[in-house]
Amino acid sequence: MIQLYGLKMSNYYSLVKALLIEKGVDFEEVKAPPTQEEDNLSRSPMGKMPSIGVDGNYMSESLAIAAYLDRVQPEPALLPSDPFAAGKVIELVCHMKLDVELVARRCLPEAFFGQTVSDETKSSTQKDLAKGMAALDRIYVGAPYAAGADLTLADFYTYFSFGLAGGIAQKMFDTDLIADYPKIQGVMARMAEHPSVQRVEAEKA
Ligand SMILES: N[C@@H](CCC(=O)N[C@@H](CS)C(=O)NCC(=O)O)C(=O)O
Repeated sequence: MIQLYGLKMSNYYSLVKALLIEKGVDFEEVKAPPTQEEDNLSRSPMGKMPSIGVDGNYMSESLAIAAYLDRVQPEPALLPSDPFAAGKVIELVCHMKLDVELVARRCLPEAFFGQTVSDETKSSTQKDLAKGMAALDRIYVGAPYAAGADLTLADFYTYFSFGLAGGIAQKMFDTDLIADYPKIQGVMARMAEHPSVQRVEAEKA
């Protein structure tokens, strides 16, 4: 049995939970807020969520956990068997994480936690988000899934990364981040109907 540590409010926790459900792996949820306390740092060296426990060993970082799950339970596959196609899925994930979500997160303290970020941060966030979205659009297939014909890890990242990044952009800049990106809109709609994602959303309540 795998332990999933974190809080249901976290998009990365939700992503990993959806992958565990998708894979049909037995897991239990352990409520663990992100702290710099030793017990949390021993599971997740930056003190973030989520992390997993496997027989007393721990792993952090959603992408690492996804890679582990894909090997421990190969079906349904999160990555295509073709090596180049698999690399292209990870490429999509990297751009979503690094050039969209992480950029939007600069404004997270103001968007959702009642703090203030500087005008300079707001302006650089808006500019860098536009650049990240244009970059992602160049490689995003979205017909019908993020990487093409089949459901992959990139579709789960789409749903959970854009859930957060879109919410921040709406709140901070009063803009719909994916308004001009129909391929991403299509995947968001498709994933919202996907059973593992629906279970994660239902269990958040
Ligand atoms: N790169 C990490 C990101 C994890 C992350 O940013 N988690 C957030 C919650 S969604 C967190 O723990 N934030 C609290 C903190 O940074 O202290 C992953 O992919 O798992």
